[in-house]
Amino acid sequence: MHNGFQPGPEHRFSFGLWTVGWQGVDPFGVATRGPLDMRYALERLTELGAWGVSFHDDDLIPFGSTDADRLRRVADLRSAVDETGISVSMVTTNLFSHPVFKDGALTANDRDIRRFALRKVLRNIDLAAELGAPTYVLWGGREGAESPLAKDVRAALDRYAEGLDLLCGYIREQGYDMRLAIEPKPNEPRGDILLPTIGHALAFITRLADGELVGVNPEVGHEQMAGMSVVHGYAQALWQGKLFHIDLNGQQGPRYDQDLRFGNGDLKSAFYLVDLLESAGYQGPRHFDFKPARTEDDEGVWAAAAGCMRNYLIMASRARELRADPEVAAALRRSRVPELALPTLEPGETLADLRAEPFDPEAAGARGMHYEYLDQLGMEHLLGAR
Ligand code: GLT
Ligand code: MN
Ligand code: MN
Repeated sequence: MHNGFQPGPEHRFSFGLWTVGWQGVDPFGVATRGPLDMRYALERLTELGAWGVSFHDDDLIPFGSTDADRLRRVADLRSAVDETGISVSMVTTNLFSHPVFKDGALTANDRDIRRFALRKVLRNIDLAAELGAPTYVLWGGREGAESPLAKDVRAALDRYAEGLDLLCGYIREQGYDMRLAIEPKPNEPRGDILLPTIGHALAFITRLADGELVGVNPEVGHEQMAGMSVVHGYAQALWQGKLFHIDLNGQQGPRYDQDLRFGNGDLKSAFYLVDLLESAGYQGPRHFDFKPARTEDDEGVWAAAAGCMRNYLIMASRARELRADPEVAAALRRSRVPELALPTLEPGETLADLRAEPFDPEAAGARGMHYEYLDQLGMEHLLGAR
């Protein structure tokens, strides 16, 4: 293997504890691997060059643990974090596994369940703040419905917004240095999940009382499940200053949530996503949310984690070469790509000037864009042929 693609803390790669810890339980089969010890996971991740780790409350403290047990497990995590030097890059809440959340959490029809869900999040936000996590993710996997009569969507969005407003208020009041990130997903486990895409989430945020504190945590595979362009979605989130955190993984078109190793699945989309993140100055962690295939043993789990980081670094290096290639620069100019950065109206120009301008639509319509040539150049960089 080429040694130039060695991950290190400077790359800010992080992993969910639930990713490498996935035991392979799926709707058709039981676990194929045993439970993963938290300290061992942190040690292996640091050894491999990861910089950060993220977790759900229940990944660390099983649902229903006693206070004493909770304290002991938090102390264990703190010592493992200190010993490995790994950062806690993000924390989130499990609002989907326990039967109490079968109809949702912040948007459950049952008010007592919504109140319980809020308590669960608040308690874990305190822990996240204690551990210095700058981002708190909300993935609403159970917020949704299978039948239209079962959910008043407008009321559900009111309750969703109310929940987020309360959480933002709490973060402000406590003076925590933390922001919230909504993770969209179109379906699975619910038939239809609320805030199904990046666009829905961005629009929802504009209706919040304190939208400044809320951004998105898009997952590659979730956008592809919805048939969306990952690159366009992430680019719009960046454009709106809302790309607070990311979940990198792989997916092969609209089907069940595959959570493949980053680089597996739609490689071209992964490549241009890396190109975007690297060129647009994305500052957050490069966070992986994938599932090592259930065919794998412990060795395979770490090979998959290492592969995620290595694929990212390979793609970043190919993207740099692509951007530095004078032939690519010339092809971009020939396709008039830089021209899109020019405002459509000159400074000082009026709409009357614009309307008076002569134009030959036939001639303009006959101009070729040369995108086929440009795309092929990109392809050749991606394939390592240049
Ligand atoms: C769950 C889901 C992920 C979310 C996690 C955050 S949990 O595994 O499939 O996409 O990012 O709650
Ligand atoms: Mn997923
Ligand atoms: Mn995710």
